[in-house]
Amino acid sequence: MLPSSASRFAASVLGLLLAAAPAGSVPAQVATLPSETPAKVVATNDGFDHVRRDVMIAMRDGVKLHTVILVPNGAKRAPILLTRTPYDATALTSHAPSAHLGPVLQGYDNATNVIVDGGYIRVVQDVRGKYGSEGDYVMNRPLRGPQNPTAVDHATDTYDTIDWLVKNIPESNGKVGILGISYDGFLPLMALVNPHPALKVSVPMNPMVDGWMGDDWFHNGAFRQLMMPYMYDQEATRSGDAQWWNTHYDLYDTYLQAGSAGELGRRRGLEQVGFWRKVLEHPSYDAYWRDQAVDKILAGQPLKVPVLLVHSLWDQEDSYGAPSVYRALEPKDTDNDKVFLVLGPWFHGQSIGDGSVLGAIRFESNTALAFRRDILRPFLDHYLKDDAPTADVAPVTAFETGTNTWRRLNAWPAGCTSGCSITATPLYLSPAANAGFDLPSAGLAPFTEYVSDPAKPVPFRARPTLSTSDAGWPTWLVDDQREASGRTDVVSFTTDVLKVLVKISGQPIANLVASTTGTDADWVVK
Ligand code: PG9
Repeated sequence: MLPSSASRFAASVLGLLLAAAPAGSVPAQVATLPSETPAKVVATNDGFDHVRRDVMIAMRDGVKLHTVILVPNGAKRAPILLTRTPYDATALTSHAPSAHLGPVLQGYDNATNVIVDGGYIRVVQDVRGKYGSEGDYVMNRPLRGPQNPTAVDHATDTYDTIDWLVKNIPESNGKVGILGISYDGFLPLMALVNPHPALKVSVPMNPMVDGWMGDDWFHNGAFRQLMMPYMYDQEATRSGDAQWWNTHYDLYDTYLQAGSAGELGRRRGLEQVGFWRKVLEHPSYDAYWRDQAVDKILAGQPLKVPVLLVHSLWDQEDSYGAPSVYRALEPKDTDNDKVFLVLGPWFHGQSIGDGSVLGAIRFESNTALAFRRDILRPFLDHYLKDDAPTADVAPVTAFETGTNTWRRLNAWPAGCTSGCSITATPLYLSPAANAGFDLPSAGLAPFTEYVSDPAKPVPFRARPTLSTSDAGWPTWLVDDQREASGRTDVVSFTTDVLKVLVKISGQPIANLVASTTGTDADWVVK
């Protein structure tokens, strides 16, 4: 209710409005109800333990990359830990609406006991062409060269980014480490090509290295259909707005009904996406793939920056990457002090999670936490902090399942630790469906044969085949294989009962000679 004087004033104003308008056309009062949302809200960041800066960093070609910088309050001469990603820097640094850096980073950076406790400045950047960054996106953008005629690639973008960071973050000590998992693990490898002098260490974890040989797209030539949704999600739009859709609960039916990956891609409009067109053009290991093989590229580069390669022994996505880069770099590491390898009993990316369990297997300890506490943290501190604390990290640290022991080794593979040769031990698969360490006796049937019906292909795991975002996806390499081994189109070879302890370590290699009465086939050895 208005007070009386105000009501008289209001009445007179209203009268004035009424009087001014010609009779019979009195304008209706336009009712308003002002928005309660301010034109631009300003966060006070009350109680925050860090400062967040969102910046656009210009690359040498003028393209600006969106970069999130998180600086702990009070940081002085703090080292910088950089991750470059195609997976949305804002989302990866906003896991919780918290004033505290730990929860903010928690989902992606479960290694908060490294980053937060270590007082690091955390920097996460959208790669060229994705999310908040400008520019054109190319899957695993090749280095400048036969597959990339432009003047920019991830090596130059990383160089330009680091150059800007060390000049524009006054709280830093000018030392930068780069780390990441998977695609984000491929990028710390790109940083090793013509590295910026401020780059003091690189930690590629489960890195994508060769997409045809064994990382993601193919595994030794066998195309992985379940990667098709990723290609669509990753490239259909800059910010992943267009998402692949499912027509069946059991994805086995989706691919079987389409008849081929190519047909499914056609039906789903995947041919609008440049990378898919390249996959269709390059089904074999041709120059397109060879020119991008990061292990081969790094074998030809000088080793300037210490590298800690982190491998998951049961990596269901990038099982080729880390060991292949280790093989490429190790010969250059003449003092055995620049190339380090960790092999944990993990699935893809589990090193930043809980490493106590893998499928049905328990390890009596959190192997991932042990890695972060005893290896990753001291390793990063040694190379990035001013006082460079010592880091007692062995050239190779490998978790030995069974004994559940971390082994400190000088090299990998190390088939045994003392008094025996580090050569591969043949395990013979004899046509009588037996396996054994003795050369099969002559006279046995020269081969094993079976009928495989393309209309009923062997699933790579027990059905229903669910998507890679399903909770069960990460551990399919340790699925129970007894169901599959009973199929008539699966050949199983079994040893006699083992009467002595047998340790299998290193990289199993299957020498398979096969033929088919059909036109083609994928053979998968487990
Ligand atoms: N290497 C993972 C991936 C890449 C491409 C397709 C599917 C998975 C990753 O970057 O997480």
